[in-house]
Amino acid sequence: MLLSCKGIIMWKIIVLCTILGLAIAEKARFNNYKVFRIIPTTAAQVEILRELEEISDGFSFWETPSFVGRNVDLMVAPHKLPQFYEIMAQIGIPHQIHIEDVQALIDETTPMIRSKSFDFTNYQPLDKIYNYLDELANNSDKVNTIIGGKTYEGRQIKGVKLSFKANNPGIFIEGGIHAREWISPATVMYILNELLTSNNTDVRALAERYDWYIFPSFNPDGYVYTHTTNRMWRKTRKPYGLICTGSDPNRNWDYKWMSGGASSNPCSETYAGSAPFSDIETKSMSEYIKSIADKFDAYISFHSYSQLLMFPYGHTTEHLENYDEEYAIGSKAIAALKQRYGTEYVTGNIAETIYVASGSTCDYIKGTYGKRLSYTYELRDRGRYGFLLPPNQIIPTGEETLDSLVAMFKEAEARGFPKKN
Ligand code: 0X9
Ligand code: ZN
Repeated sequence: MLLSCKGIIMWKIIVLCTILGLAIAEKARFNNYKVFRIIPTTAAQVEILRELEEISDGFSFWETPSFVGRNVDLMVAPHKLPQFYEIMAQIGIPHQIHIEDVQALIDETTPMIRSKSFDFTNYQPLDKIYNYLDELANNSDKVNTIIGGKTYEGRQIKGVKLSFKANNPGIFIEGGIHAREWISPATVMYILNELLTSNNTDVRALAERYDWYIFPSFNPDGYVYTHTTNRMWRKTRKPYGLICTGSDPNRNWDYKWMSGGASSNPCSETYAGSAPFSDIETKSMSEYIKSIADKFDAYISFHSYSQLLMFPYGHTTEHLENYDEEYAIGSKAIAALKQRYGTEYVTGNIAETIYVASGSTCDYIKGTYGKRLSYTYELRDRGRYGFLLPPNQIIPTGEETLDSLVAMFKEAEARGFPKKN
């Protein structure tokens, strides 16, 4: 009897170890992967870096090649290091190691022990974010949850409407369209929480003058996948063919789709999908946005990283008719952002500030609905940590970003916003 009991316990331990082992083995590891910061000095060097983008094995761009002088951040797998050094030596591009060991940084920035309730000291998994949205809605008559869309894996794209009075103009906030940019949903949640609870006069005024449509995660499948399986995942999780998964949901919107800075290769990080709105996330959210299109006047999306505040368009460097206005408002916003912790941003048109890219939400909203204000933030940092921003930067990032929003809408209002100009 005793023996068989022991036997059962042993058996249970073996099963548990196997399950644990499998679970651990399933998670992608990035031991000795390095991130290099490369500054191309000639157009030919930019071109060679672009060629590297086509090789998905072992090279992954964190910051894609754009123009001469703009940094490119490239993650290189250990087995590709000799080839990488050879290419760098051959073409003589200035480069330096930016992150020594990606896995070490992942371990450092991913909490092993999580607090039971929602807080801003750690990055939160999707279920905690969604539960917190429900909790806010249950506890306040100013908050209502919204199911804006759905995902390939059957999840909801959940958000809230925050409204202190009827007939306010609206502001739409989008977070987490790129799965690995964890600071984005965290910042959006911070902003939501402050809009609801802050006692600061400026924040209260901003909160109560608008209706807020706030979606912390536009790509829930991808976000969950970064927690369970691959911290560096960017795209959606819909299979495109046998080998490659996911489109870039910020290249899949039906405005100037595939007209630059997007890929037709399903394995690429910037794969635009098989057609505009080929992913259910973008399709369903576009339908939701259409249904409230007359209820909001500004659209703001949050990404990381680079510390930029950009406005359309991404498919062309041509200036919009309200370029000067968006530039002036952006300048006020980044000046206010800098005040608290000295964090420096750059503002400007997407195609000129970062790179040409098409099929993004920011362009779609401007191009389809002609909304007066459409901005995209690339949050902290400038690359010391990149996507692996330590969780103790969530609150400072949230604070400074909210400062910038206060200044953004003060300046916009001084210019007659939300009236159409
Ligand atoms: O490439 C993107 O989608 C964004 N950068 S990121 O590093 N977060 O992936 C920039 C989006 C800029 N907006 C448009 N291209 N319209
Ligand atoms: Zn992004």
